Amino acid sequence: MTPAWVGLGANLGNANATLEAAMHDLAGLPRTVLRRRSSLYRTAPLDASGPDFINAVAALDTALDAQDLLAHLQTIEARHGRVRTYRNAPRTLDLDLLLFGGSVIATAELTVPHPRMAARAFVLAPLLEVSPDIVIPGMGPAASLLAGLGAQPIVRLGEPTS
Ligand code: A4P
Ligand code: MG
Repeated sequence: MTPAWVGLGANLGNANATLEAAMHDLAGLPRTVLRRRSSLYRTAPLDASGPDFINAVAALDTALDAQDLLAHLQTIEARHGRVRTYRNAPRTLDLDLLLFGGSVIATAELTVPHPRMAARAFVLAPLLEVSPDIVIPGMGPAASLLAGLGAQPIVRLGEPTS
């Protein structure tokens, strides 16, 4: 089993309900266990338009390889009505593969660690909630990265409900 971390985001429709449903979908993936999940966070759009986002992070253990896991994430996005229009468009559900063990992956379909995660409080704060000591390959400890960021409005919305 490989530990893998998935970032969840939504800013269209009932984003809280979508993220709760997506957590259940992740827990139901084949050959995969949902080990920990963060709280939901309300976050201001970064490099994007539209309403505030709801963001969260899930920590998985999986026997899938990274490419298969990405394919499953895209199936879950599609199930929740994700329509790809333009980059960073508002979306009903975005699932990003943040980290896959200590792997560094650079293929046409998949870049891991997720290249923008180190600059995003809406990723780092929920990631630290599930994995306080995590070090991002090639980027450093998530806690140091978060401490070095400028102000990015994010609000933790309380304890997970499941
Ligand atoms: N892809 C490559 N690497 C990965 C990876 N590690 N995880 C490829 C997931 N996908 C990866 O993704 C486009 C292609 O990236 C996929 O086909 C896959 O092969 P996409 O989800 O269709 O496109 P996108 O979401 O518009 O782009 P991207 O790059 O995922 O956008 P970001 O960087 O995720 O930014 N502000 C707040 N507050 N909260 C947010 O959640 N999200 C974004 C989206 C911008 N601003 C935000 C938030
Ligand atoms: Mg994405």
